[in-house]
Amino acid sequence: MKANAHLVLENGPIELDYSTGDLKGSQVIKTEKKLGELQGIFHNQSAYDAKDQEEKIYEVQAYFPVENGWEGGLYYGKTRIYPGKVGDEYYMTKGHFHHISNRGEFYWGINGEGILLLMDRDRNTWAEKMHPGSLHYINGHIAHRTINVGNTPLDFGACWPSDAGHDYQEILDNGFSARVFEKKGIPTLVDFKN
Ligand code: PAN
Ligand code: ZN
Repeated sequence: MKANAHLVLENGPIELDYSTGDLKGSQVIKTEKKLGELQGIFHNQSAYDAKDQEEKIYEVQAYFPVENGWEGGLYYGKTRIYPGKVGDEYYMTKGHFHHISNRGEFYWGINGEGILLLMDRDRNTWAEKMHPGSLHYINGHIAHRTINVGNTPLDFGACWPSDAGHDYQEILDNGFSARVFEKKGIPTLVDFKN
């Protein structure tokens, strides 16, 4: 009997490398952030200005199977933050609330050592340790930023609703109410609430 075309098994459009979290496939979208694109993110402005603005700080590989804003779909991403510091402050992502604020997200650690900084709308900030195998549920209405506190790249995966969107402005304007600095060789959460 002839095989029914609907029953022919094909590969999906994307492959995942479990050791690095890297995505492979023609539909993978890659973006990167150089230091020069992170103006206003780090605390020490003179240390920021003194560094090579072309240095790559982090990169994201993403798979957007549905149109941006589609309700009910999911997006998948893998972020790599390179190791380094601006002054004593570790390299980190810009951080954001979701544009549709109640949309949650999963993160999971793949390689390296990091900190997930979380902040609610009342500017209460707390943190979770990221390491290979760590799983983090980020509730809606919670801003999230990741920080590489190790000497190797921090790789982590993410999955979020396709209609979540990103609101960067609130963080650009007011930052998080805590920052992570290296103090005596140890990553230390420092209160910036006032
Ligand atoms: C992640 C982040 C990614 C980069 O995919 O977008 O880690 O961080 P920024 O977006 O803050 O620059 C995510 O949280 N998506 O919703
Ligand atoms: Zn997010």
